[in-house]
Amino acid sequence: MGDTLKKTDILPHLKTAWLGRNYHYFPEIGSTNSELRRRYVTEALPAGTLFVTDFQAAGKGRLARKWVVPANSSLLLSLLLNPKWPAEKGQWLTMIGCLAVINAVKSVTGLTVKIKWPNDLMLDVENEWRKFAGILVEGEMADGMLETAVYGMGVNVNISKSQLPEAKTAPTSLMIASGQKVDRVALLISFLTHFEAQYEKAMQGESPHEAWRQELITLGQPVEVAQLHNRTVLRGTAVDIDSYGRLKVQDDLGEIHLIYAGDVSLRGHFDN
Ligand code: BT5
Repeated sequence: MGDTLKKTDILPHLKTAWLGRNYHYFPEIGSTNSELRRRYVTEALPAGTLFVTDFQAAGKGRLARKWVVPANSSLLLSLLLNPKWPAEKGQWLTMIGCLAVINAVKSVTGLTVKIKWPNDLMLDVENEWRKFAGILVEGEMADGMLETAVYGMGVNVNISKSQLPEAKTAPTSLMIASGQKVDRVALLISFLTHFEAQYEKAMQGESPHEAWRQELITLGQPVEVAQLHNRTVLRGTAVDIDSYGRLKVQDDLGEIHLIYAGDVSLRGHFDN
């Protein structure tokens, strides 16, 4: 389709009813998440508003980490959503995004994507799972409900090996995994189509967790969980998730611990 993400190049191809229809392209920005969060406070932005950029000077990961990619190489975007779900369902947005990426990457490149709990999207390159995309959901709560949420995502698309950023989990890109340049516009259009469909199912009450669980590479693996709230490290095996996406870790004594995505970093087999 092409390689420019400007509004006039995207809107004619968009297949969604509402997601991404209020489309804002920035050649350069600090962080699409921060900017969208700043602006929805003062402007009447509709649900489905999309901020997308070709370069972030201050891209954010979780837990104050950084997200770094070369200019014009990738998909860096944020979506405004008003799910009004109970707070526990926050991880559903990450699940929906993961499933949409899996479907979009499959249809555009044929590649198989897997998920590293809780928010990393992985490709098998030279027999090693490597991270090519990450999700950061930020939200505003009101009375225990997720009133407004910003779904942020970075997908490494056309980054060569020499341009990959420093990262603890080995990074990669769709171009490296597929051996050819990947059409960012086709990927964005397909992602939005799948996200909207999955989101609408979730709004009807259909949980995405079963489909998400199927794609996790974390289950059955030894894990070390650095729990930030009490500064302890839990060692054990990741055995399952629950419907809210919390990880069930069995320790050496056989006890099951429920781990929330928000305050952990996962180590061990998959360094994070
Ligand atoms: C994430 O955090 O994976 C969420 C990344 C979300 C980025 C998007 S871009 C659009 C929107 N606007 C923003 O400002 N953010 C969102 P986390 O799981 O904390 O992973 C961050 C870690 O990944 C870093 O500490 C690095 O080790 C590594 N990393 C940084 N850039 C990377 C890249 N391009 N590819 C792979 N790994 C990377």
